[in-house]
Amino acid sequence: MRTPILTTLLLAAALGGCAGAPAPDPGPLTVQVVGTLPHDSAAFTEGLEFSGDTLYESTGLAGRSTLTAGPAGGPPHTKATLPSPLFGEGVTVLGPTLWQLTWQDGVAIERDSQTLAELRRVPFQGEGWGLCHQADGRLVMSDGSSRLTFRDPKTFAVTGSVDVGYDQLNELECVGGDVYANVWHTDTILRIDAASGHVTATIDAGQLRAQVNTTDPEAVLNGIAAVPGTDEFLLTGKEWPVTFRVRFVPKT
Ligand code: DDQ
Ligand code: CA
Repeated sequence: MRTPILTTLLLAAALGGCAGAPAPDPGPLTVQVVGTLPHDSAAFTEGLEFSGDTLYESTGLAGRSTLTAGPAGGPPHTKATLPSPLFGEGVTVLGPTLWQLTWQDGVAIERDSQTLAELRRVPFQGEGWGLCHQADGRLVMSDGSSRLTFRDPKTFAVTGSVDVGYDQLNELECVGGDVYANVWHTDTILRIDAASGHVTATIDAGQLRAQVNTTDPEAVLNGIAAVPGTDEFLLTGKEWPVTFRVRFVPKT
């Protein structure tokens, strides 16, 4: 006679083999800290991304928004300031040029990646939160809703969107077909399959905030940058004095 457990296992195996079935949930993940780096505690981090070994960081707040480029953990070698009241948001680097979002100002700023000089501004509808791009250049953007919007990297025009089922998706990081997203005001990072919008893992980064020891309700986790050539990520937060180098591992 078949036990209920065996039946469940057989059913799971059968479903797992179905074409188009969502990838099996690996269970909750957490962060394993492999190192720490200094972070500018005045930086209200809204975007974080490597291009080669240069770390780009976009920061927010009207009158204080910047874009910096330089070695991770070191002082930046290049810096641009946004004229008030522009509020900087997500950033993604496409070789010689980059896109920097603004929050509620309705413009995306295209810049030279080397000098950070502004090249043009493109208007868009709604809010700007997180930004990253996939291997083919396609931009992925969050706007505070539960949708990820795809955009053309040359024109910034919308080319599609997926619903993720979780609201308040903030800073993003594209890795292959996955998009990692901070959920605003939480210690949760979601791993999302960009093609379907399915959440394939939930990562609890709560142990980092505990080490940062801030009481400011806006000093939240926000900043995910995949470290090129590794399975590691830099994670930081708004006005955090530290950036963590982590690996995502199963929660035990
Ligand atoms: N966003 O990260 C959710 C996209 C924007 C957050 C804006 C938070 C403003 C807080 C203002 C605090 C003033 C000290
Ligand atoms: Ca990022």
